[in-house]
Amino acid sequence: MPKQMSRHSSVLKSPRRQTGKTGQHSSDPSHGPLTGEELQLAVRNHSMPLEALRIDTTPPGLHYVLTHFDIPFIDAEHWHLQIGGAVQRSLELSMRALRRAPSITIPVTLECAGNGRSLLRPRPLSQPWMLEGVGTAVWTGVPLAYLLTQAGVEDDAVEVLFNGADAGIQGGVAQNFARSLPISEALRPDVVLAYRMNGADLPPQHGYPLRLVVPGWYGMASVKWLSSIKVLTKPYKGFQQAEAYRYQQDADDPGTPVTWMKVRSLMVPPGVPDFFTRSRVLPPGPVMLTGRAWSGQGAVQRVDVGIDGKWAPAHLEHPAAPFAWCAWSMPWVADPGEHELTCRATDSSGAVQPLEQVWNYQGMGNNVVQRIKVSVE
Ligand SMILES: Nc1nc2c(c(=O)[nH]1)N[C@H]1C(S)=C(S)[C@@H](COP(=O)(O)O)O[C@H]1N2
Ligand SMILES: [Mo]
Repeated sequence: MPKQMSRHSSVLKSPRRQTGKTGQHSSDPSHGPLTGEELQLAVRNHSMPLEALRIDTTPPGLHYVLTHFDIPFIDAEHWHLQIGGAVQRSLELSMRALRRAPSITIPVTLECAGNGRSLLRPRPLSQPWMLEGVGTAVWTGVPLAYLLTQAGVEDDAVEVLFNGADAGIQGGVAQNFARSLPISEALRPDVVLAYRMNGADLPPQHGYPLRLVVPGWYGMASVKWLSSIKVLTKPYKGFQQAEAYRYQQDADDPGTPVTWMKVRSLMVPPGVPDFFTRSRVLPPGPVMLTGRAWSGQGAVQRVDVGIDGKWAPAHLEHPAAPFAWCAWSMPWVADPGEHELTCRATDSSGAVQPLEQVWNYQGMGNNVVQRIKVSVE
């Protein structure tokens, strides 16, 4: 294993760029084929098959999963959520107490910050997402703001820390998965401590018995298997905050934190796939191209569909809720030959998906446009 990998292979980071005198990248796995370590992560952390873009609410078995360490199996009967730190009254709540508290139900599109990572060249070594690290579920639970208000947040609070029950080692650091949110985000009315997904108890892989869901933010903010919540008077400096989930140019760049989901659209690949290559084949004639688009902070304003580089606006539907994706469609009359289909979303902030990759060291937030090659025959 190259030196850089031994420090970073378990980190969401790639080895440094290495270019030999010959201009080849022989010793650098980020220029080579997929590694065994990436394959191992890929089979644990599955993505959402793109044909599931057809449905509003992704069933749990099709929703993407990302778990850094092992899935903890928690006995909900004896489990308690602790809320402490800079609060007037510490709380300890059973599942029974949480289910009795006021609840909200909210559809949320969740996307992994690493979605699109393996399309980058060179390829940052980590969970090797292509395009499908996304899903939309309907979450039910207690608004976090309600419980924080019950506990009474002190005036000097700046962040709220969420500790997961799952533990492991990343970047050489032993840790429980933990992330913080600025206090202003934590007090949003739509941030929820969820115990139900699509109307049923959370499945083990999605955080049973209780998880955080932060609508609009990339998935890492939505801590699963919550064990405790701590109100902080200083910013959290733990691994998943200060080292991982940063937009960095290289290993020494402190970078900027990954927060809101960028604007993105995806298309259901039309026609039928070749089993092994997944390349698409469809008959000539009219076909309805469909897909979904979302953006964390803004609303999706338009989706343009490109056929062989010629762009036209798609029809856009209203999302089911402010933080759920919206459906788009565009009729196409496929004529025989080879074609390239693309889609590109723009949100209300004016942000638009890039046509070419914007590389960063950890492979975060790659919202480059999807390109699908189809053979019409
Ligand atoms: N406790 C804990 N929470 C976690 C994670 C984790 O590994 N452990 N992964 C995070 C990441 S990176 C993502 S993208 C989302 C994925 O949520 P899902 O598996 O329910 O789709 O969970 C987040 N919450
Ligand atoms: Mo993620």
